[in-house]
Amino acid sequence: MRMITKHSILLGLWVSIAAVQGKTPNVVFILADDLGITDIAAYASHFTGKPIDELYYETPHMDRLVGKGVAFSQFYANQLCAPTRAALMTGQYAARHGFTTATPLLPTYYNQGMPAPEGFNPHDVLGHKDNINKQQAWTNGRTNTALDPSLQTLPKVLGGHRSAFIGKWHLGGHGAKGFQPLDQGFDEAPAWFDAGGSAYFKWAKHWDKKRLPYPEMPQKESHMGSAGSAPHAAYLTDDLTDRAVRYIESAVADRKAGKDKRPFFLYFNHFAVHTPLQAPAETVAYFKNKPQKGTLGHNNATYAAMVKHLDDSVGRLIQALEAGGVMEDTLLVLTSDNGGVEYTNPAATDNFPFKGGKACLHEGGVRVPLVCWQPGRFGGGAWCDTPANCIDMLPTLAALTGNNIPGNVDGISIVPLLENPAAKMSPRTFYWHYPFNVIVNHPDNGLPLTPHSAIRVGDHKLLWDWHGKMVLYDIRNDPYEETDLAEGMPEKRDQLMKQLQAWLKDHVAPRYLPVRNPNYDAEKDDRKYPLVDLTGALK
Ligand SMILES: [Ca+2]
Ligand SMILES: [Ca+2]
Repeated sequence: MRMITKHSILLGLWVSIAAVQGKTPNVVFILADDLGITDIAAYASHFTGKPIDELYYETPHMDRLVGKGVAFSQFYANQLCAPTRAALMTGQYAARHGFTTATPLLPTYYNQGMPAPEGFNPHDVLGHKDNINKQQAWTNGRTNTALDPSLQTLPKVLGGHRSAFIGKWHLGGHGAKGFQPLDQGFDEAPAWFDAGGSAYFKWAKHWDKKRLPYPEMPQKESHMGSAGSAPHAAYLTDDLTDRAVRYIESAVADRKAGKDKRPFFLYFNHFAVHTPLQAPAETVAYFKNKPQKGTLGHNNATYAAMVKHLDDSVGRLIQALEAGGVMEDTLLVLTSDNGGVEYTNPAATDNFPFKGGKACLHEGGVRVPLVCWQPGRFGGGAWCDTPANCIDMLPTLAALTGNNIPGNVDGISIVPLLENPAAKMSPRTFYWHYPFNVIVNHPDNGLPLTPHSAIRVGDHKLLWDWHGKMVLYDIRNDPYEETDLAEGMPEKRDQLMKQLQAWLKDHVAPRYLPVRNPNYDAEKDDRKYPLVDLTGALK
């Protein structure tokens, strides 16, 4: 396969490749933030059998997408924002690059003007710790905060596309110079912010702030983001949608006018529906009075309103593509970066019937929606039940656009599944790694999460709680993780554990692993199971 470059398009090579593979599509990739798998009504209905009109959330546009496209029932992200974003951008496991968690703005070697110790990344945080007032047998590993700009990233791999980034970045060390969307290969970034969350009202001043967050930071001004040109819509989700629609319109107009003949790639990363829970009052009022409130544990009117504005956004993008006459030439992708948030009080949402939510490695934390649609090419409202992973998106988009898949990716192209959702594929192996004690409670024992790693091989998934426990589930037959097979299938359990530890040893630098706490006092621990160091193969 030939690499498409800007040069080769000018030379007309695009035509010969297009003849083989069909016209190279535009790509509109919508990444929702914290959208749980059953937050889309069509997904909730698929898993629970409840009719859509009995559900609380209203997602008619996303439901239409599910009805027209290919919807994946076993698509995996990571447990939190930044790790999934790093994996999407590179096609590689995020832990390989030190993206083991998502942090707020915290001191790093770089932003404190300190030299990084030998073997460390300047953008590793000095320490990240939840405020947990409990005994912890393991202390936290480290995390990186800025994605290495020398890596092959989505916009670089789709080099023949004009590209734009809009929305939440969270991969740039919170404003580090040289690590922002334009530094990673995007041609334009009409509005972006390098943080985990944003206010939904009156955000612009904050996004445009140039004052350095730490005076020792070795750059002149902060590169946290840009809210784009005024005026702004009142609500962030609507404003980013306005900008995304304008980008599509201008790319279509440029192509028609012969000004820029390249297909376009819009990577639109919403802040919705991440906390803070904020939405326009009239939308919230509508949901407060909706009789379906409480169905599937969904009862937060503000959250329902946030989901509604996200859904409107999807509808407006489809409308813009249709109005521009390019829907048939465009692959539309919708996914989320982690499961829905259950840990706020009151809870934002519920990932029922899946166990756990954001921050958990259980299915509710990492299984997310993925819908892909290109009318006339991929779609038909089929469900694909083959497991896939966010590391697959870069190789998939590369293959679809006639570009080379970089040799070091961990994912594979799932184009065969888009072409035939019932296609048989060889069983896959997936890994997760989360070396932190977390304030979010474990869905089974109700105690703050300990460091966890996990592996899925074929149908079986092993979750390793570093405190000393392994649980094993048959995800195909037990997707809601109700029956632990660890005792009944010790050989399978040990085989997966060995494979997981071998992967950690080969791919994750030691500083991104948890460390035994020398001061751990079991007498003061609420855990009903003892500390057992299972790191055997890692030593
Ligand atoms: Ca997220
Ligand atoms: Ca739940």
